[in-house]
Amino acid sequence: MAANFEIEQDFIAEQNKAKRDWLAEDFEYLHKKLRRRRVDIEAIVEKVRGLKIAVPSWGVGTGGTRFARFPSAGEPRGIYEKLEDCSTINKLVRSTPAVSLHIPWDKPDDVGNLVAAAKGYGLEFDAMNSNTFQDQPGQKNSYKFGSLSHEDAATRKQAIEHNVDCISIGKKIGSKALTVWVGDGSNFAGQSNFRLALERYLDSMREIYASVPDDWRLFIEHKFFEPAFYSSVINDWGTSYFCARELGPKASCLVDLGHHAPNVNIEQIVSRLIQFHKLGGFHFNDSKYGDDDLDAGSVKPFQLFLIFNELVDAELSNVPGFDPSYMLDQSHNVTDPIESLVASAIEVSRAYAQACLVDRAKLREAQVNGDAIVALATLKEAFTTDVSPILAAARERDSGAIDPINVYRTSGYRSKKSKERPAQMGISAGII
Ligand code: RM4
Ligand code: MN
Ligand code: MN
Repeated sequence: MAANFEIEQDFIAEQNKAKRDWLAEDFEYLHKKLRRRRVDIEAIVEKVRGLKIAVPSWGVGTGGTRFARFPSAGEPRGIYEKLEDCSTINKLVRSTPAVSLHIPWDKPDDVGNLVAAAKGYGLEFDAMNSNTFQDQPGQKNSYKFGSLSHEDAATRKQAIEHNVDCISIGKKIGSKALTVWVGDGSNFAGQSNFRLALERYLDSMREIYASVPDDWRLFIEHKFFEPAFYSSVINDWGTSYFCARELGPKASCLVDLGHHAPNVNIEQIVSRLIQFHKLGGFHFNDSKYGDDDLDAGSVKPFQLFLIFNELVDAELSNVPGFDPSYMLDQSHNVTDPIESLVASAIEVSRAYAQACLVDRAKLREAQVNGDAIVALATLKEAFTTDVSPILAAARERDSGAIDPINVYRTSGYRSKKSKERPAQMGISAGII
């Protein structure tokens, strides 16, 4: 059988040639502009090259809503094809060298093969994600009424064991973190005793924590609603913070941008978690209403910038232990998932680059003087700077594409995959 189609390095280099002169012109112009602001463009390019964002294995399949899923031709049919797509994303942008697995969706039949495949693509494994929000075929106890916080001890035990399983798979593939998100909660007032449910959750998490290796991290991901529509057990960052503190130093909080009520000040939550030394990481996506899982930066790019403004501030202030992990967590319903993930990874890098441009001395002076106009103008000056040439240069220097989506489309990747990957019945590549 012929080897699967890949976008070759030479093809990317060839495509880059056509854009190189324009990029050089734009870069030179931005270089001069930033020099006037006493910003060294080369230093920003290097910072951008250092920012790595993991890709969720479940993001490369077409997603779905609770109404329907519209699968497209050529979508991955299993973990190996998902890795192939993740590798394609990384080849184009060079900022996404790690993949986050969801168990059991990505449970490998042979761990050795999986590691070898990833290695062949130059990919690593990011955080493991457990799944106790769905029942699996043959599962003894149902999660219909919760998992780690379930009233029934046997169901809790089963959910704990699943998480411990995720850790042991993770150890074999070189992962260094477990993300726990539970759908536990209630749909009706009175259905659940809030306090007892949280106590049970914490007891279960203590057992999981005991299995977390010392060089690992345990991320607690909060979400205010869905699938439970009256209350969630880990509903907000405060509850998440409390649990992380109760558990100990390996535990920290993970902020998924779609998991807050509309208009919540997420950048301030991020700042609080930094200050309390419990910011573990992010699931980047964007939303207009709830957990929409839209592409990062597609709805509220200013919010994404403001979050990175806090992160860069922490980086420059050398906050002890500050080392958040970055991941995309999106669902793509109407786009080619590879294009969405490429565009989203670029938007995350863009927000970072913009935040690196903030004149922090000027901002601080404005704060001291109570000058709100200058404070906002200082942020806006950075936010409105078109950093695209910096991002393109960073990609090109790492052998990525200057114009990734265009290179991807020109390569014909998806139509070639649609021949290599004839559709299977009953595949479930997204969240339905
Ligand atoms: C949840 C949450 C988790 C993700 C699942 C699939 O809403 O964002 O991170 O693993 O969806
Ligand atoms: Mn998430
Ligand atoms: Mn979510």
